[in-house]
Amino acid sequence: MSKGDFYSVRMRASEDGAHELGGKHISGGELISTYDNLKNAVNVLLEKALTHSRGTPDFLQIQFELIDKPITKLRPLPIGTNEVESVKEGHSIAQSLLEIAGVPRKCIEKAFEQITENSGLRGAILFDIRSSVRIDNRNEKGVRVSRMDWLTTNFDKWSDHHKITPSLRVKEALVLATKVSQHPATVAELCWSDDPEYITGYVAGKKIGYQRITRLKEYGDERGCRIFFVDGLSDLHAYIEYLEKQPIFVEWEEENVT
Ligand code: WAQ
Ligand code: MG
Ligand code: MG
Ligand code: MG
Repeated sequence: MSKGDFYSVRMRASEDGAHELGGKHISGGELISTYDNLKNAVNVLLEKALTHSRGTPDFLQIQFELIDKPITKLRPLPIGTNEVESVKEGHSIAQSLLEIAGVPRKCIEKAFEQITENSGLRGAILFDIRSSVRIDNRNEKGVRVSRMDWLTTNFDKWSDHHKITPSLRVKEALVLATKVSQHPATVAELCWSDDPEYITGYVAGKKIGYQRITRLKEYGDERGCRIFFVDGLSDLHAYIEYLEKQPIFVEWEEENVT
Protein backbone atom coordinates (compact mmCIF):
# COMPACT_ATOMS: atom_id res chain seq x y z
CA MET A 1 0.00 0.00 0.00
CA SER A 2 1.42 3.37 -0.98
CA LYS A 3 0.12 6.84 -0.25
CA GLY A 4 -1.60 7.56 -3.57
CA ASP A 5 -3.57 4.32 -3.69
CA PHE A 6 -7.35 4.21 -3.97
CA TYR A 7 -9.79 1.46 -3.09
CA SER A 8 -13.12 0.54 -4.61
CA VAL A 9 -15.64 -0.12 -1.84
CA ARG A 10 -18.91 -1.89 -2.68
CA MET A 11 -21.98 -2.87 -0.69
CA ARG A 12 -25.13 -4.86 -1.40
CA ALA A 13 -27.92 -5.71 1.00
CA SER A 14 -31.07 -7.80 0.66
CA GLU A 15 -34.01 -9.12 2.66
CA ASP A 16 -35.29 -12.71 2.91
CA GLY A 17 -31.92 -14.11 1.90
CA ALA A 18 -29.01 -13.11 -0.29
CA HIS A 19 -29.70 -11.76 -3.78
CA GLU A 20 -28.53 -14.96 -5.46
CA LEU A 21 -30.94 -16.96 -3.29
CA GLY A 22 -33.90 -14.87 -4.38
CA GLY A 23 -33.83 -12.24 -1.63
CA LYS A 24 -35.35 -8.81 -2.21
CA HIS A 25 -32.82 -6.13 -3.15
CA ILE A 26 -32.74 -3.45 -0.45
CA SER A 27 -29.69 -1.30 -1.10
CA GLY A 28 -26.43 -1.14 -3.00
CA GLY A 29 -23.61 1.35 -3.01
CA GLU A 30 -20.17 1.95 -4.39
CA LEU A 31 -17.51 4.51 -3.70
CA ILE A 32 -13.79 5.16 -3.92
CA SER A 33 -11.72 5.64 -0.78
CA THR A 34 -8.14 6.16 0.32
CA TYR A 35 -6.73 3.56 2.68
CA ASP A 36 -6.93 5.95 5.61
CA ASN A 37 -10.60 6.67 4.97
CA LEU A 38 -11.73 3.03 4.58
CA LYS A 39 -13.32 2.81 8.03
CA ASN A 40 -15.46 5.82 7.27
CA ALA A 41 -16.27 4.60 3.73
CA VAL A 42 -17.48 1.22 4.99
CA ASN A 43 -19.57 3.01 7.60
CA VAL A 44 -21.23 5.28 5.03
CA LEU A 45 -22.34 2.22 3.04
CA LEU A 46 -23.38 0.30 6.16
CA GLU A 47 -25.47 3.24 7.32
CA LYS A 48 -27.11 3.48 3.90
CA ALA A 49 -28.21 -0.16 4.04
CA LEU A 50 -29.32 -0.21 7.69
CA THR A 51 -31.59 2.82 7.34
CA HIS A 52 -33.19 1.96 4.00
CA SER A 53 -36.85 2.60 3.19
CA ARG A 54 -37.12 -0.62 1.13
CA GLY A 55 -36.76 -2.81 4.19
CA THR A 56 -34.50 -4.34 6.81
CA PRO A 57 -31.65 -6.36 5.34
CA ASP A 58 -30.86 -9.85 6.63
CA PHE A 59 -27.97 -10.21 4.19
CA LEU A 60 -25.25 -7.63 3.66
CA GLN A 61 -21.89 -7.75 1.98
CA ILE A 62 -19.23 -5.04 1.90
CA GLN A 63 -15.95 -5.51 0.12
CA PHE A 64 -13.01 -3.36 -0.84
CA GLU A 65 -10.25 -3.86 -3.36
CA LEU A 66 -7.26 -1.90 -4.53
CA ILE A 67 -7.78 -0.01 -7.79
CA ASP A 68 -4.89 -0.96 -10.05
CA LYS A 69 -5.54 1.55 -12.86
CA PRO A 70 -5.26 5.32 -13.16
CA ILE A 71 -8.50 7.13 -12.30
CA THR A 72 -10.07 9.16 -15.11
CA LYS A 73 -11.52 12.56 -14.23
CA LEU A 74 -14.81 13.64 -15.78
CA ARG A 75 -16.80 16.89 -15.60
CA PRO A 76 -20.35 16.37 -14.31
CA LEU A 77 -23.06 16.41 -16.97
CA PRO A 78 -24.87 19.75 -17.12
CA ILE A 79 -28.07 19.59 -15.07
CA GLY A 80 -31.62 20.67 -15.87
CA THR A 81 -34.91 20.20 -14.00
CA ASN A 82 -38.28 19.50 -15.61
CA GLU A 83 -41.20 20.18 -13.25
CA VAL A 84 -44.21 18.00 -13.98
CA GLU A 85 -47.66 17.59 -12.40
CA SER A 86 -48.23 13.88 -12.98
CA VAL A 87 -46.49 10.59 -13.72
CA LYS A 88 -48.14 10.63 -17.14
CA GLU A 89 -46.62 14.01 -17.97
CA GLY A 90 -43.28 12.86 -16.52
CA HIS A 91 -43.19 9.77 -18.74
CA SER A 92 -44.15 11.81 -21.77
CA ILE A 93 -41.27 14.26 -21.14
CA ALA A 94 -38.89 11.37 -20.50
CA GLN A 95 -39.85 9.84 -23.85
CA SER A 96 -39.34 13.15 -25.69
CA LEU A 97 -35.93 13.61 -24.07
CA LEU A 98 -34.88 10.07 -25.01
CA GLU A 99 -35.88 10.78 -28.59
CA ILE A 100 -33.87 14.03 -28.62
CA ALA A 101 -30.92 12.08 -27.22
CA GLY A 102 -31.10 9.74 -30.23
CA VAL A 103 -33.20 6.75 -29.15
CA PRO A 104 -35.68 5.68 -31.87
CA ARG A 105 -39.38 5.99 -30.96
CA LYS A 106 -39.99 2.28 -31.45
CA CYS A 107 -37.19 1.40 -29.05
CA ILE A 108 -38.53 3.81 -26.42
CA GLU A 109 -41.97 2.20 -26.65
CA LYS A 110 -40.51 -1.30 -26.34
CA ALA A 111 -38.47 -0.29 -23.31
CA PHE A 112 -41.45 1.27 -21.54
CA GLU A 113 -43.56 -1.86 -22.19
CA GLN A 114 -40.95 -3.95 -20.34
CA ILE A 115 -40.28 -1.63 -17.42
CA THR A 116 -42.46 -3.46 -14.90
CA GLU A 117 -40.96 -6.89 -15.55
CA ASN A 118 -37.43 -5.42 -15.19
CA SER A 119 -37.99 -3.52 -11.98
CA GLY A 120 -36.68 -5.81 -9.22
CA LEU A 121 -33.03 -5.66 -10.32
CA ARG A 122 -30.07 -4.40 -8.33
CA GLY A 123 -28.32 -3.21 -11.50
CA ALA A 124 -29.19 -1.67 -14.85
CA ILE A 125 -30.39 -3.27 -18.06
CA LEU A 126 -28.72 -2.62 -21.42
CA PHE A 127 -31.15 -1.97 -24.24
CA ASP A 128 -29.97 -2.01 -27.86
CA ILE A 129 -31.44 0.86 -29.89
CA ARG A 130 -31.28 -1.04 -33.20
CA SER A 131 -32.91 -4.32 -32.22
CA SER A 132 -35.01 -2.86 -29.36
CA VAL A 133 -34.14 -5.79 -27.12
CA ARG A 134 -32.32 -6.20 -23.85
CA ILE A 135 -28.76 -7.35 -24.60
CA ASP A 136 -27.03 -7.89 -21.23
CA ASN A 137 -27.27 -11.44 -20.06
CA ARG A 138 -27.43 -10.62 -16.40
CA ASN A 139 -31.02 -11.62 -15.69
CA GLU A 140 -32.33 -10.43 -12.31
CA LYS A 141 -28.90 -9.04 -11.38
CA GLY A 142 -28.45 -6.49 -14.17
CA VAL A 143 -25.18 -4.61 -14.60
CA ARG A 144 -23.95 -2.68 -11.59
CA VAL A 145 -21.80 0.36 -12.42
CA SER A 146 -18.95 0.68 -9.97
CA ARG A 147 -15.60 2.39 -9.24
CA MET A 148 -16.81 5.97 -9.34
CA ASP A 149 -17.05 8.85 -6.91
CA TRP A 150 -17.02 12.61 -6.40
CA LEU A 151 -15.20 14.30 -3.53
CA THR A 152 -17.79 15.70 -1.13
CA THR A 153 -16.11 19.10 -0.86
CA ASN A 154 -16.21 19.56 -4.64
CA PHE A 155 -19.78 18.18 -4.88
CA ASP A 156 -20.93 20.60 -2.17
CA LYS A 157 -19.51 23.52 -4.17
CA TRP A 158 -21.35 22.27 -7.24
CA SER A 159 -24.65 21.93 -5.28
CA ASP A 160 -24.26 25.36 -3.81
CA HIS A 161 -23.64 26.91 -7.22
CA HIS A 162 -26.66 25.12 -8.74
CA LYS A 163 -28.91 25.80 -5.71
CA ILE A 164 -29.55 22.09 -5.27
CA THR A 165 -29.88 20.58 -1.79
CA PRO A 166 -26.81 18.34 -1.52
CA SER A 167 -27.66 14.69 -0.95
CA LEU A 168 -25.88 11.38 -1.34
CA ARG A 169 -28.64 10.35 -3.74
CA VAL A 170 -28.14 13.21 -6.20
CA LYS A 171 -24.37 12.81 -6.00
CA GLU A 172 -24.52 9.07 -6.71
CA ALA A 173 -26.98 9.49 -9.57
CA LEU A 174 -25.04 12.26 -11.30
CA VAL A 175 -21.76 10.38 -10.88
CA LEU A 176 -23.28 7.26 -12.44
CA ALA A 177 -24.98 9.16 -15.27
CA THR A 178 -21.74 11.04 -16.03
CA LYS A 179 -19.70 7.85 -16.16
CA VAL A 180 -22.23 5.91 -18.24
CA SER A 181 -22.94 8.69 -20.75
CA GLN A 182 -19.24 9.27 -21.36
CA HIS A 183 -18.85 5.93 -23.17
CA PRO A 184 -19.17 6.31 -26.97
CA ALA A 185 -21.71 3.45 -27.21
CA THR A 186 -24.13 4.98 -24.69
CA VAL A 187 -26.94 6.93 -26.35
CA ALA A 188 -29.04 7.73 -23.27
CA GLU A 189 -30.07 6.60 -19.80
CA LEU A 190 -33.49 6.46 -18.15
CA CYS A 191 -33.74 6.16 -14.37
CA TRP A 192 -36.00 6.41 -11.42
CA SER A 193 -35.51 5.08 -7.92
CA ASP A 194 -36.83 1.84 -6.45
CA ASP A 195 -37.10 3.63 -3.07
CA PRO A 196 -40.81 4.15 -2.30
CA GLU A 197 -40.46 7.75 -1.13
CA TYR A 198 -38.39 9.10 -4.02
CA ILE A 199 -40.26 9.96 -7.21
CA THR A 200 -37.86 12.25 -9.08
CA GLY A 201 -35.96 10.50 -11.87
CA TYR A 202 -33.96 11.56 -14.90
CA VAL A 203 -33.00 11.08 -18.51
CA ALA A 204 -29.33 11.61 -19.32
CA GLY A 205 -27.18 11.73 -22.43
CA LYS A 206 -24.23 13.52 -24.00
CA LYS A 207 -26.44 15.91 -25.95
CA ILE A 208 -29.08 16.62 -23.31
CA GLY A 209 -27.06 16.40 -20.09
CA TYR A 210 -28.68 15.27 -16.84
CA GLN A 211 -32.38 16.12 -17.09
CA ARG A 212 -34.26 15.62 -13.86
CA ILE A 213 -38.01 14.99 -14.06
CA THR A 214 -39.82 15.64 -10.81
CA ARG A 215 -42.36 12.80 -11.03
CA LEU A 216 -41.71 9.51 -12.80
CA LYS A 217 -43.66 7.23 -10.45
CA GLU A 218 -46.26 7.41 -7.68
CA TYR A 219 -45.30 7.67 -3.99
CA GLY A 220 -45.08 4.26 -2.33
CA ASP A 221 -44.15 2.43 -5.53
CA GLU A 222 -41.11 0.17 -5.01
CA ARG A 223 -40.55 -0.44 -8.69
CA GLY A 224 -37.48 1.35 -10.02
CA CYS A 225 -35.99 1.65 -13.46
CA ARG A 226 -32.49 1.95 -14.88
CA ILE A 227 -31.97 1.44 -18.59
CA PHE A 228 -28.87 2.23 -20.63
CA PHE A 229 -29.73 2.68 -24.30
CA VAL A 230 -26.73 1.60 -26.35
CA ASP A 231 -25.68 1.61 -29.99
CA GLY A 232 -22.94 -0.04 -31.97
CA LEU A 233 -22.03 -2.52 -29.32
CA SER A 234 -19.66 -4.79 -31.17
CA ASP A 235 -17.98 -5.63 -27.90
CA LEU A 236 -20.53 -6.08 -25.14
CA HIS A 237 -17.91 -7.56 -22.84
CA ALA A 238 -15.68 -4.46 -23.11
CA TYR A 239 -18.66 -2.16 -22.49
CA ILE A 240 -19.64 -3.99 -19.30
CA GLU A 241 -15.97 -4.01 -18.28
CA TYR A 242 -15.97 -0.20 -18.62
CA LEU A 243 -19.11 0.12 -16.51
CA GLU A 244 -17.88 -2.19 -13.77
CA LYS A 245 -14.15 -1.54 -13.70
CA GLN A 246 -13.01 1.77 -15.20
CA PRO A 247 -12.34 4.09 -12.25
CA ILE A 248 -13.85 7.57 -12.54
CA PHE A 249 -13.73 10.69 -10.40
CA VAL A 250 -16.21 13.41 -11.18
CA GLU A 251 -14.75 16.87 -10.68
CA TRP A 252 -16.44 20.21 -11.16
CA GLU A 253 -14.52 23.38 -11.98
CA GLU A 254 -16.22 26.59 -11.05
CA GLU A 255 -14.63 28.49 -13.98
CA ASN A 256 -16.19 26.29 -16.68
CA VAL A 257 -19.67 26.74 -15.34
CA THR A 258 -22.08 24.13 -16.65
N1 WAQ B 1 -25.26 0.49 -11.33
C1 WAQ B 1 -26.31 0.04 -12.07
N2 WAQ B 1 -27.57 0.16 -11.68
C2 WAQ B 1 -27.82 0.75 -10.51
C3 WAQ B 1 -26.79 1.26 -9.68
C4 WAQ B 1 -25.46 1.09 -10.14
N3 WAQ B 1 -24.42 1.51 -9.43
N4 WAQ B 1 -27.35 1.79 -8.57
C5 WAQ B 1 -28.68 1.62 -8.71
N5 WAQ B 1 -28.97 0.97 -9.87
C6 WAQ B 1 -30.29 0.57 -10.39
C7 WAQ B 1 -30.92 -0.53 -9.56
O1 WAQ B 1 -31.66 -1.36 -10.42
C8 WAQ B 1 -31.84 0.22 -8.65
O2 WAQ B 1 -32.97 -0.53 -8.32
C9 WAQ B 1 -32.25 1.42 -9.51
O3 WAQ B 1 -31.13 1.69 -10.35
C10 WAQ B 1 -32.58 2.65 -8.71
O4 WAQ B 1 -31.49 2.94 -7.85
O5 WAQ B 1 -32.96 13.97 -7.68
O6 WAQ B 1 -32.05 6.97 -6.20
O7 WAQ B 1 -30.27 4.23 -6.13
O8 WAQ B 1 -31.50 14.11 -9.33
O9 WAQ B 1 -32.78 3.83 -5.90
C11 WAQ B 1 -32.43 9.76 -9.46
C12 WAQ B 1 -32.78 11.22 -9.28
C13 WAQ B 1 -32.45 8.94 -8.19
C14 WAQ B 1 -31.85 11.95 -8.36
C15 WAQ B 1 -32.18 7.52 -8.54
O10 WAQ B 1 -31.88 5.32 -7.74
C16 WAQ B 1 -32.12 13.46 -8.47
C17 WAQ B 1 -32.02 6.59 -7.36
P1 WAQ B 1 -31.60 4.08 -6.77
MG1 MG C 1 -38.79 -4.57 7.00
MG1 MG D 1 -28.32 4.47 -5.62
MG1 MG E 1 -32.79 2.30 -4.45
